[in-house]
Amino acid sequence: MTAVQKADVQTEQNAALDFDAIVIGAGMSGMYQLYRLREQGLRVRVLEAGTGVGGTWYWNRYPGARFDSESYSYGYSFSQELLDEWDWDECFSGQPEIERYCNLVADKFDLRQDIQFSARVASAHFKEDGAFWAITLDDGTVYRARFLVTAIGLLSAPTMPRFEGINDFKGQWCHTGLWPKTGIDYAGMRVAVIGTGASGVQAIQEISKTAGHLTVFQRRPNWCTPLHNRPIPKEEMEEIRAGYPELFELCRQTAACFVHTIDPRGTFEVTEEERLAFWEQRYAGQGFGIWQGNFRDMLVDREANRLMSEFVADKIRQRVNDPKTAELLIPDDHGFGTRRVPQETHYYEVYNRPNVNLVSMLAEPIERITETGIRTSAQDYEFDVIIYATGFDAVTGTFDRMDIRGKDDQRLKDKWTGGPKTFVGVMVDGFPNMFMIMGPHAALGNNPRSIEYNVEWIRDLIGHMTDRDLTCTEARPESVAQWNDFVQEKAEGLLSNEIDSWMTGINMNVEGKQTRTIVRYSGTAPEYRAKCDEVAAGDYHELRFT
Ligand code: N01
Repeated sequence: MTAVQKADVQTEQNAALDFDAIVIGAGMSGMYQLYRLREQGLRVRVLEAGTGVGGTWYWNRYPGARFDSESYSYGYSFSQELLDEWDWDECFSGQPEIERYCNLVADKFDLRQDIQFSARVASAHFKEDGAFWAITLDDGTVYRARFLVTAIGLLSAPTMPRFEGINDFKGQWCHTGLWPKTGIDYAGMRVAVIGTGASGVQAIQEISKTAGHLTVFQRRPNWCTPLHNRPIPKEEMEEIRAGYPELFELCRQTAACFVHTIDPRGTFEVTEEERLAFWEQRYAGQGFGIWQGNFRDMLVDREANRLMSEFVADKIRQRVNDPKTAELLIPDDHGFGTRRVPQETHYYEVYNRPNVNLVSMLAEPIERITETGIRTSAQDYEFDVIIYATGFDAVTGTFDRMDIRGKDDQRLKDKWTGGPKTFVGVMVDGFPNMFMIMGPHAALGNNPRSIEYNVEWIRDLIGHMTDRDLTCTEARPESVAQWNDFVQEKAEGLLSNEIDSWMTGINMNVEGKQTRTIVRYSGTAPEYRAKCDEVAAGDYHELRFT
């Protein structure tokens, strides 16, 4: 067959498919991937389980949900028009504003016409005969597409604790990650919040303001530090806008794409006085500066980490009136920054309020949920509302909840038993033409920055294939093995990898997720991009094409 004949056959085959590409998820990743693939002339359909765009910012509408990254560093950078048009109201905007932003993007780029809402993907099977993906929705609808792009986020599979009696409770209850659009009326009521991770901390701060009584059920405390949010005046927004090129360039250079830069000094290279002054300044500073802009050894040197933890522990003691409560709020099983640091606004002062009390589940475990509330080992509590801020089956959980099968009918979930293995976090051997945005072992951090990079890398790879009439690509097993070695090497020595958290693949509420695995790429984002750029510049030799 001549090249022209081959191209004709391929065009015919593609026309027989429903779409060139199916993208799962209409959050920030899915929307941008749609925009970029459509630009290349591909027929794209985005399948979204919700009824609106925004992903994380659509589902997590619990009271107090807001950015922990500076708003202006989080928006898309690809469209000057969008940057010109949109003003952020706050340094760390709340969910309603973020959802408005996502809606504006969908409208401005006319994305909705290619998004199917209320479309939950049940399975995606690769058909070797014909080299396409058959994607089946919950309602039985089947679509066939050449490419499958997962844009499903890292934290999109909410998990409930395995308490007995959850459904017996007669009051209102919900998970923070599935907060109803109609809201929950808790003003003046007896409310329980279970869980004190980043979601719980944000929700507790807000709910405590109007709840009749709030009882917080905390298992392991976290190290929380001040967000220092504030409104952005119009003139300041204009300055931020003028500085966008430099701001996005800064995000490109930092380890995790935040605006904060790690201090090049080691903790013990300065005097104690200088160290404390630096930490005071960081504690008074904005956002993740204290975590992402600390001394360079803070997350690898045990003694440096211990001193930093002591510094934050003292802050907690200063802020909480009751010494016993203060001690309960201070972690003793992990050092500062080794789990994701929840950002707070008067969180510790919440425990000085007369309408709030803290129950340590380490001392007083929950035995079951009852019709009227919660039974612990010590007593029965009565509630009108129970809120589960109990986290997510992170990173691989949303993949696991779909039946994804590659070549030889192999299930992705089985392939990833013992921990995920990928090529640059985007591809998996045996799963041709499947691309993951923010997949396991891709660079994380200030996510939209990494999302834009991943999306464009996928677009370029598909473009490379289209230009050469290539139908199918797959990561070579040896490329996956090499990437995995690199990821493991980068994880060495990091204190966070010695701690149980979603970042080390632990979720006690999910079967099979009780052993620590490296689910995160722990190198820097610039290193990650350099590796991916090298792959593209080398004509993708790490991949196999047919
Ligand atoms: O979830 P988590 P999250 N019995 O897993 C407790 C991102 N995020 O939704 O630590 C009792 O951190 C659990 O206790 P323990 C951010 O990346 C971003 O809060 O396991 N307790 C813990 O306290 C974050 O890291 C933003 O002992 C149980 C809590 O529930 C990630 O999402 C805002 C329990 C879960 O904490 C996840 O945060 C919010 C049980 N059976 C979140 N099971 C922003 O950027 C769980 N817990 C704005």
